[in-house]
Amino acid sequence: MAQIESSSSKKTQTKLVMMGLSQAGKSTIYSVALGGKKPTEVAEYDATLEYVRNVRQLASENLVVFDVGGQENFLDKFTGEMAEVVFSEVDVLIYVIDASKLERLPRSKFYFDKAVQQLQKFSPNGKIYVFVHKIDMIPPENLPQVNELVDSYFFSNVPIKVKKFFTSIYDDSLFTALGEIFSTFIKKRGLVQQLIEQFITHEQAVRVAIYSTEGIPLYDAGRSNAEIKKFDKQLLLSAQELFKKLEGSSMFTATFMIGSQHFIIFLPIITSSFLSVTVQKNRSLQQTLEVVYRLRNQLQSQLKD
Ligand SMILES: Nc1nc2c(ncn2[C@@H]2O[C@H](COP(=O)(O)OP(=O)(O)O)[C@@H](O)[C@H]2O)c(=O)[nH]1
Ligand SMILES: [Mg+2]
Repeated sequence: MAQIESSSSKKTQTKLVMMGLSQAGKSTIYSVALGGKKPTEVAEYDATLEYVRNVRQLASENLVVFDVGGQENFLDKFTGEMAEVVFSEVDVLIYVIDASKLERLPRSKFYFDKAVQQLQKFSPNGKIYVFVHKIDMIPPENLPQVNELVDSYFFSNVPIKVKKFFTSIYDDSLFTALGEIFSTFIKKRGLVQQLIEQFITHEQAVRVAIYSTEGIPLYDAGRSNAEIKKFDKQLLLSAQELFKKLEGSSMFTATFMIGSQHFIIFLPIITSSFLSVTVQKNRSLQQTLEVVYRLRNQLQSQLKD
C-alpha cells in the first residue's frame, strides 16, 4: 500500500506525476528513462498497484516520481477523493496516451480532463505534458493522421497550455522529451550552463553536454549537429555498460570523422551523470584530457548538493 506523502512546508524536491490509462507505458517509461533499464529488460511488468513512489537524484535535484496505477478504479480514486495527495505540490504532470490504441482515447481524455482540473486546483503552477507514446507501432505515413486525431480530440477544451511529445522507448524520442522537460526545472542550470559555455569559448570545444546516466540530455552547449549528437549518444550507450564494470573515474574517449574533419569525444562520469565533451582534433590528447578533467571537477562540485 502506498503511503500518504507528508506535506513539509519547505520544498526540497521536484515532484513528477505520471498518469494515463493502464498499459499506456508509464512504468516502462520510468524504468527505461530513469531507472536505468534497457527496453528489453522491462518487457513484462505487473500492472502498477495504486501508485509507486520513486525517488532519485537527477543532476542536483531530488526527483520524486509518482507512477499512478492506470486501472479505472484507481484513476477514479486519484482524481477523486485522493486528489489532494496526488496533485499537491506537483511540478510536472506527464500524461501518457497509447498511440497504438486510439480507440481508448475517449477514456483517456475523460481522466485527462479530471487530472488537469485537479492540478489547476492543487498545483496551479504545475506544468502538463502529454506523451503520445509507443509511436514505434505507428507506420510513419499514419503519423500525421494520429497527430490530427490527438489534436482535435484530446486537446480540445483544455483550459491551459499543454505540450505534446511523440515518444517511444525504442528510440531517442523519450530521452529528448524528458531532457526538455527536466531542463525547465533543474535549479543549478544557470551556473552549470555558464561553466560549460565558458569552456567552449576558452578551449574551442565543439560541444559540451551533460547526460543523466540513463541518457537524458540535461545540459547542452556549443555547436551540435545531428551527426555529433548521434555519435555522442552511441558512445554514451557503450559507456553506460563499461562504467558498470569499471566503476569510478575512468575516461571514455573516441574519435570520429565527419567529412574531412576529425573530432574527439571525451566522456567522463560526474556524480550521477555523464559529461560529454566534443573537440576538434587540433590539440594534443594530453592537453585536452587535462582541461576536460578540470571541467569535470568543477561540474562535480556544482552538481552535488
Ligand atoms: N511498442 C512499445 N511498447 C511499449 C512502449 N512503452 C511501453 N510499452 C509496452 O506497453 C506495455 C505496458 O507498459 P506499462 O509500463 O506496464 O504500462 P502502465 O500500465 O502504463 O504502467 C508493456 O508491455 C510495455 O513493454 C513503447 O514505447 N513502445
Ligand atoms: Mg504501471
